[in-house]
Amino acid sequence: METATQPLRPTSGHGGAAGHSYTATHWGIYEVRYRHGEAVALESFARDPSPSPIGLGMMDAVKGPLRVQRPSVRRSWLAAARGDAAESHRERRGQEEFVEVEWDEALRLVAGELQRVRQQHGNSAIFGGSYGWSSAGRFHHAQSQVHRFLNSVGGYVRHADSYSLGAARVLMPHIVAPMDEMHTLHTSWGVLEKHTTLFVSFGGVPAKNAQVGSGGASEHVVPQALERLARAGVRFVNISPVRNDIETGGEVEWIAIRPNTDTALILALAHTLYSEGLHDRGFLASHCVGFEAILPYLIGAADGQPKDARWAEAITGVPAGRITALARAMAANRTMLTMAWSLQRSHHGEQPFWGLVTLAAMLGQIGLPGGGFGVGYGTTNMIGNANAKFGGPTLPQGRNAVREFIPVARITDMLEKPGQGFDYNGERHRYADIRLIYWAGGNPFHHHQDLNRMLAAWQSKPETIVVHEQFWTPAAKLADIVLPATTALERNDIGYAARERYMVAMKQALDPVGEARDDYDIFADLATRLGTHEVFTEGLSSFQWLERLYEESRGRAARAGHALPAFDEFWQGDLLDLAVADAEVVMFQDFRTDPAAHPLGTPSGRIELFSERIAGFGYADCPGHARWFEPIEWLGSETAAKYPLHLLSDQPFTKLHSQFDHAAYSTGNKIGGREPLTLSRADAAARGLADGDLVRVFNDRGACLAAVRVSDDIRAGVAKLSTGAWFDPSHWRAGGPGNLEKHGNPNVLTLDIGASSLSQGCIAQTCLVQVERFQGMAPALTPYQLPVFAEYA
Ligand SMILES: Nc1nc2c(c(=O)[nH]1)N[C@H]1C(S)=C(S)[C@@H](COP(=O)(O)OP(=O)(O)OC[C@H]3O[C@@H](n4cnc5c(=O)[nH]c(N)nc54)[C@H](O)[C@@H]3O)O[C@H]1N2
Ligand SMILES: Nc1nc2c(c(=O)[nH]1)N[C@H]1C(S)=C(S)[C@@H](COP(=O)(O)OP(=O)(O)OC[C@H]3O[C@@H](n4cnc5c(=O)[nH]c(N)nc54)[C@H](O)[C@@H]3O)O[C@H]1N2
Ligand SMILES: [Mo]
Repeated sequence: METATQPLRPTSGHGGAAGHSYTATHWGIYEVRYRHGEAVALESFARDPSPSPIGLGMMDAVKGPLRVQRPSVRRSWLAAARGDAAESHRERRGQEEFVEVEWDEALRLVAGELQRVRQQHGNSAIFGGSYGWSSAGRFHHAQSQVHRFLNSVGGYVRHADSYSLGAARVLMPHIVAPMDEMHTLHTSWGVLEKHTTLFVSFGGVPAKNAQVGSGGASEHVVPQALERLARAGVRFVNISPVRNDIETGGEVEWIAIRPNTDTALILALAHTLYSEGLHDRGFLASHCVGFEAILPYLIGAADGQPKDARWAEAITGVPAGRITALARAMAANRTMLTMAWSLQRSHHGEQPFWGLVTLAAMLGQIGLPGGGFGVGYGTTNMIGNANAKFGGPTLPQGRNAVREFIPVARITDMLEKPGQGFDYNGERHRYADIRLIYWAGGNPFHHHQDLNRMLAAWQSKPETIVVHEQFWTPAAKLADIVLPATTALERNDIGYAARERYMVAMKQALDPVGEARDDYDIFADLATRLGTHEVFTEGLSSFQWLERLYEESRGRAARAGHALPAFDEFWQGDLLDLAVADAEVVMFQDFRTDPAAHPLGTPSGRIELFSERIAGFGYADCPGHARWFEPIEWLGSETAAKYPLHLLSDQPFTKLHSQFDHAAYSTGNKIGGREPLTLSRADAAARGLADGDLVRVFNDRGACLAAVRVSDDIRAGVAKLSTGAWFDPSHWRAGGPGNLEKHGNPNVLTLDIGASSLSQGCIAQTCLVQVERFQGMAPALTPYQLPVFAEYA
């Protein structure tokens, strides 16, 4: 096996040499437990008040049978590469045996194929977007590694935005501020506790989601923060199809809204404020633009339909009296409005966020302690946290010489329609013609919508698919070349995320499993073969990179007023405490105090209730101000006659996306191995279903099995199937509802179109289904089965 570069000095072996060490995951810090010098288990971090159970079964999973042990190549692809066959049979992806090969051959094949595609088609034939959460350490962040590597060899077709915030990332900079800025600007929990009297959430403040933070939650604060607010007497109102996505230990009023209709409710709240003269004219004049442009729409002068509470009642299912009373309460209190990110993961997902900003502007409390709006309290642990923030250790990615890109969720469109045009954020672009897909650190057969459609594109368009994986995930099974990657426990790294309390020296705890290698070392060797070793590695070993990235980050921390110790001291000390005593954050306080001196980054420098820029794009599906649009599928649409349940596919509480779906905490929540489908008592009864019953969930796009969980915490007409179950189709060929997915992966049901021409964001939460008892013998579950391996003869 080749090694990229020699370490500057021995890395002091494993953390085990010291008898203990820490590791950081996106869902928390864990203490590594050693026996006789061997890492055997992970334990909760003692200083964390609400440690997440997600990591406790990780050690077993990491050492378990699902690891990719050796470089593996799909047989027909290998035969074609070795000159033994004319065809690589793309359509056999997922259905064929893999042949394990030596690293040397695997690297030769990947380098050769990259070279061939670059020469014959140019770098714009390589899709390296490689979306995915990877692992928490900042240097070994797989997505950064693959981007840096592909840039070193001439670039790749990238992706813009995220599945998380497709609509919001494009919209929010036009009207208030970029999402990346806002994440760390949120008014801190302590301020809310002191000043807020009414807290209204759209989609709750789910502590299950706040287990997680990108880069690593380290001290989980949300459950305690909510309890403190409740004890301080804050009144809570939760507008959500699901009751228990907020838990304060006290009373929470539940407004069980129809999914995807929040914009109508918000407009009615705004209408009530206006018609009762409760809006803040002064704030609208001094800090906002465009109120007069939305007003004719709001009062019905533009289209004859006032957006009043009665109008909204018919759409949302929320009684008009409740809407007007809530609007009055909002004006009478110090009110914090917060919205979960899920609301913009829907058709016209820009509108609920724009509506929220509009409503908060009319209330005039933006920039006041405890008032205004937030987007995503509870969505991750970071929101509302007041620990230090500075530019953390980040692997520089270099420059991408390829200009083509896709809005992240347009991958199937790109594969289906090379050369075709698409709209995005006021511009017209073209889909690249992709020959090679390179993925490291993501699971597209977890994250993408309408998987039957994607599977068909996957098995026809790309000539080659390369995946680096730790485990035999569905994405690995559907690749041509799979290279085994180490997990965070098998390498040294640095855990850091802005506003999180600890920076973590993540010391290697295990030897690499099988022949797994770090993504960095794999790319360094490929770079050698392609002549870019110096550019990619800059002559540094992984450990030298840690020191470099840490020291660069330390400089940025110093400029932000935080003195960090030198690298050696940090590394010896395991954890750095980044708490800031008595820190308080109030979002947009400066802007409120002096909008001229502290303008927003919008074209006007103010909050844009009407955006001339967006209006100028001329999109019928995203005009210049917040507006109610009927989603393509919702409980009020014609499709509901056939598919009468709105399916929410929320984030799973037992894992991060599909990561560690096979670990004990996740499998322990399944019913007979299947993902639970939450149904209201009424919907279960209407179908003669009880707890634990096996059901088929279906629509025209696909069908899956799931097990019923009856609940009083979900609105009638709504079903919930959390994401994360590894894709387990009856057969590995697209087949719509005829190809029954056996495990409970909601993405065989979801719809794959863009939120609008503006953002093209993912709309996973816009989806209607029907549910029926599954008849007959349940097909065997196979999500955690290894592919078949064959000798090459
Ligand atoms: N229906 C529906 N679908 C959704 C959503 C929804 O709400 N509903 N939410 C969407 C959202 S918000 C997101 S962010 C996406 C998440 O989608 P992804 O981020 O793609 O999901 P993960 O399961 O986190 O995939 C990460 C993969 O990287 C691998 N990995 C981890 N560390 C490393 C490493 O160091 N090296 C390598 N090579 N591999 C590594 C893991 O084994 C795992 O397979 O899903 C989206 N999909
Ligand atoms: N444990 C865990 N935590 C995670 C993740 C994970 O995979 N596991 N993923 C992380 C990631 S990548 C992201 S982007 C965030 C995502 O965070 P979110 O997008 O906020 O998460 P969701 O769980 O999809 O949805 C939150 C709540 O919104 C409600 N909701 C859905 N649709 C509607 C609607 O139309 N109207 C209203 N009013 N409410 C609605 C749902 O009932 C749900 O309880 O979570 C992060 N946190
Ligand atoms: Mo996300």
